[in-house]
Amino acid sequence: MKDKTIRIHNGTGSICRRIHPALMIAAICVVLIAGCQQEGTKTSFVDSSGGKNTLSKEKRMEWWHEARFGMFIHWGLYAVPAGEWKGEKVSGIGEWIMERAKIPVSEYEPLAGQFNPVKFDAEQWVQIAKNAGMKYIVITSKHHDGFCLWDTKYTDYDVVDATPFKRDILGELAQECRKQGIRLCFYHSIMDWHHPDAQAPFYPGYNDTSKSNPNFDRYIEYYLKGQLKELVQNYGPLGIMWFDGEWVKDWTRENGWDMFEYCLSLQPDIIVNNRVGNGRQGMRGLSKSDEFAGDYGTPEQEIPATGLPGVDWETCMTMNNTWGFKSYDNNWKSREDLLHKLVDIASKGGNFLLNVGPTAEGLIPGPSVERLAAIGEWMKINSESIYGTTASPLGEVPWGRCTAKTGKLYLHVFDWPANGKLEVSDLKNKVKKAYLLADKKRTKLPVTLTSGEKIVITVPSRATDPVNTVVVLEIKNK
Ligand code: H79
Repeated sequence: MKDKTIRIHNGTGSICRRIHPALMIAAICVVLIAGCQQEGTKTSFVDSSGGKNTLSKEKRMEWWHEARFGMFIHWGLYAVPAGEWKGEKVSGIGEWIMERAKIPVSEYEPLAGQFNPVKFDAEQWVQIAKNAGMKYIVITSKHHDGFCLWDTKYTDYDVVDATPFKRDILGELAQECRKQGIRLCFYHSIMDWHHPDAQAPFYPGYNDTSKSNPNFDRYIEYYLKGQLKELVQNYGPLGIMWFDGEWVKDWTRENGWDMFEYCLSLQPDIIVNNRVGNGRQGMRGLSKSDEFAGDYGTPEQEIPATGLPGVDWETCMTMNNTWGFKSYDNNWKSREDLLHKLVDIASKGGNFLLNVGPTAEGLIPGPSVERLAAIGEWMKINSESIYGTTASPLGEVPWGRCTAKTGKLYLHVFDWPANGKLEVSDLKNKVKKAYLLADKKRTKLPVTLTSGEKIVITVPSRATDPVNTVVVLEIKNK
């Protein structure tokens, strides 16, 4: 019979949990001695290329600026309980159930035996993202619960070794992303509630930020870095390494810089989000200063009130109230709301990372698929007004939002003017012409200058798209 003990490697030999107490004491001695030796020889990361390999941030982020829209996928063992534990509904976000319901590792781990998503189809998932107009996918290689979606050699707590499914999910996705031209990116949690060198011993307070694990450096150097190397080398080149869980007590600003540089040493053109550093200002997501590592800010479930000149950011958001699947969360945002959010974000110069939480069967929930399809329909006609755009140069516009490109303003009209007169104020440029983006013939719409910086565009009496019709304004750059 196969040994059911989950192995976790820590760099000093493998730790086996559920072990005889006498053996445990012996093992602890060995681990302690080895750990001390490792402390002595520990070297901090040095970029073997001497930094010469690193591309400029601007260059690395070129595709990201062009993309503007990506899919977040939260998937792991938490999809099995789907928000319920021992017959009780557990409040809060689904992927936090282990912490919220105070589940010991020994009771959470066996969920792996029930994880058999036979309906998982990487081709379909990537297609759903692509049809929505998304250009990248960020999937949870490992969330806070520590379970891994690929065949990592650093633990058996992964989809290939611990589940009946046994398929390499990240491998299948990587192959499909390459085929369909979507950039694959990984969300990787720094916090780990399963690893004995990280937060597992803090049970029942896995997220207790006052606690420290004396072996955390070993977890970083051996386990975390080892896994990141696997991810980049086996599934790369990747788009983004998207860190999270950086608020644990043992993660320092220096750890952030070291990890940032480590990622770049693995792949010189990789992008790393700002949660690699520990300077994030709460859910607002922006770093306190550039003393903290990371390429861009990560507002969570929030959209900044205004654009942020010179700051790159990406709002990540759920379509209902959870990231990981919860069977009874039906609080879906409407398709109109989601499309307006995408445009709002683009008008402020940000990216939109919109989440799906697939089921334990391997399906993206129907309501998510429907919403993405609706956004996709709009994008098929209007994506030019999103991709590669920059923040609006206009102030607030009463009828919707504005995005910009060299020589063009895209007027996203959410509230179509009943009188057929669309007013644009604060316009500093001369107008060459105006037309509806949906109009392939680009029929000119009449434009009149009413005062110094205000124009009126005469538009058809009915909107082409009642949710958002885009009027293109070709302008002379000053
Ligand atoms: O993966 C999803 C969530 O599971 C994860 N981030 C998204 C993308 C997430 N982890 N924690 N939370 C969301 C909410 C936790 C907030 C807090 Fe804090 C952590 C409050 C105090 C510590 C973040 C860091 C806000 C302030 C400091």
